[in-house]
Amino acid sequence: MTNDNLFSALRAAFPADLNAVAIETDDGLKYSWRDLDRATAMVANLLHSLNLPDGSRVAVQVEKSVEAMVLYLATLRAGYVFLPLNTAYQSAEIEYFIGNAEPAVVVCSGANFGWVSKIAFKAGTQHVFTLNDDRTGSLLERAAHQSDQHQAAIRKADDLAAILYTSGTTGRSKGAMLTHGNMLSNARTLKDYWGWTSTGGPDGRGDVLIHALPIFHVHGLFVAIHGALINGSKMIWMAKFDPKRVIAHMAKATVFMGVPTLYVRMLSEPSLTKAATQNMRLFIAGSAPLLIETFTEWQQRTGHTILERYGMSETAMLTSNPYAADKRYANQSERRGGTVGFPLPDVSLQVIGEDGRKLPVGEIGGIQVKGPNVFKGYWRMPEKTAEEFTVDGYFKTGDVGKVDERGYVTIVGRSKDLIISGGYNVYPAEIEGYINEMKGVSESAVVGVQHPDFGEVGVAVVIAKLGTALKPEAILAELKANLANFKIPKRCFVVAELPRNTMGKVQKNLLREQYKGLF
Ligand code: MLC
Ligand code: AMP
Repeated sequence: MTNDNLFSALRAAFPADLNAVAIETDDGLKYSWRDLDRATAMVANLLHSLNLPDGSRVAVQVEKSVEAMVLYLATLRAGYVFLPLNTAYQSAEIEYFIGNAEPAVVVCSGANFGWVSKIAFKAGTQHVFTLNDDRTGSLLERAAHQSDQHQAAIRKADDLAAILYTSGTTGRSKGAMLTHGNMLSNARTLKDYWGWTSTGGPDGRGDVLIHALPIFHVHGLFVAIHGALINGSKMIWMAKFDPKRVIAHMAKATVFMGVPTLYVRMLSEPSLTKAATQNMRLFIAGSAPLLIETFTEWQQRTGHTILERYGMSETAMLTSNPYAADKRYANQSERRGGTVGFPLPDVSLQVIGEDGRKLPVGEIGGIQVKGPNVFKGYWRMPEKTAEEFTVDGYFKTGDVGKVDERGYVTIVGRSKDLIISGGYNVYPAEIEGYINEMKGVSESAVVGVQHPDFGEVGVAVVIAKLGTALKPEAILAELKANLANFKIPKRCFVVAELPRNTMGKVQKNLLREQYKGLF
């Protein structure tokens, strides 16, 4: 019987020499491929021993560590559904995700066990484990008693492997359901398209990836981890991004992936030079628009051309600039700044006008996509899912763009009201909802404005109820007490009125224009 379990494909790509180093952490720990195999087997056996029903979700909110990655791989191996949660989420946010996903298992840090377990048990979760970033916690204690042999659970390509929550422009967050097949097809395509190699490189074993992104979103969890594992490549593992240390690691690495903010921060380091990057084969950027200034400056400072690609939680990667001139992809040799490159080989992409017409080359419209990487739908939201797909099966991304005569895709904006700050998505509707509930607030609008470090940040504009005095600092402090820190607007203004059109709708474009020079 064939097994389409994503873990099996990743495991099959481990190098023959299981004693070779698979992961080297920033603070000097080394994990061999055998260590990864054994550790994922032990955690998978622990999950099996809990007798969970098929399709059970394993929700995880822990600091980044190799063991957190092991937990992800073990969940796949055991055939359950992984649900990663941003460590910045606070109790109201976690309460929603756990209530909505009804996970059978929740794993959190020891420090958060009190409040997280309370939420989890209330929602019917049976098992709450802890996992800390120093290799302690009940999960590993329990797994230590398990066998280090495990046969990966049989899964079909269409079976669920992960749920990623993505906030909505209206209403609550939606859980994007990704299958084993979605992720494996994307990983295989990218291995080929980005020219991953198992030979040459700093230690003769091929590519080495510097992993410096968080592992609760598509970029760090799927694109980076699957990319390295499906090629049997070593990772240099950084618990937290640090520009100086990333640059120092480049001497023994070949591939780096980051959101634009990471590139901006490295450009501020004098140690970023041609010499420091001479070993590197490929710099990849995505999750947010890469400014052409960053693209050009990087080229001048390092001699390397950043490869920008575009993706989403619902679809993993959709388009990419080319890695190199490749005969199979005629005419696709140049990485063009300001574009996100070509639809990946098995992705079909179309640009649609407001009237639903497919637009010709050069015209701007809504981007729709189809392919084996496109998700199965939103968790327990059939109507929402139906709304976001066309009758012929294209997914409406909510991004606005165009395709030029050579086939390069450019994202020019978004039809969804979304701010992307340092690679994290912030939905104004969610923040406005919180502000509007505050005492003395009549109304509010949150808009994204340009920021030199985060690319874009939120600014809140608030109207007080008649006869009430509101303090911007107090509004921000109250938000901070309830929401993940990256969602907090960087500035707040209390004003007399908001600009409106004839229909009475707030004109956010005018607010964005008014506050564009703030940072
Ligand atoms: C931190 N802060 C942010 C922020 N990150 N504010 C806005 N946007 C962000 N992204 C807050 C902090 O809480 C702090 O607030 C203040 O801003 C300064 O923080 P910092 O110390 O400068 O931040 P740092 O911890 O260094 O984190 C910055 C960062 C991080 C860029 C390293 O945000 C990051 O890792 N971003 C990557 C996100 C990512 O992986 N996205 C991929 C999504 S997948 P205070 O008040 O506490 O001082 C996806 C699909 C695809 O989109 O295509 O890939
Ligand atoms: P998420 O919901 O976190 O997966 O974010 C996906 C969104 O990030 C996409 O819909 C785009 O709006 C944006 N995005 C990802 N990559 C790029 C890119 N290279 N350029 C511009 N926007 C991007």
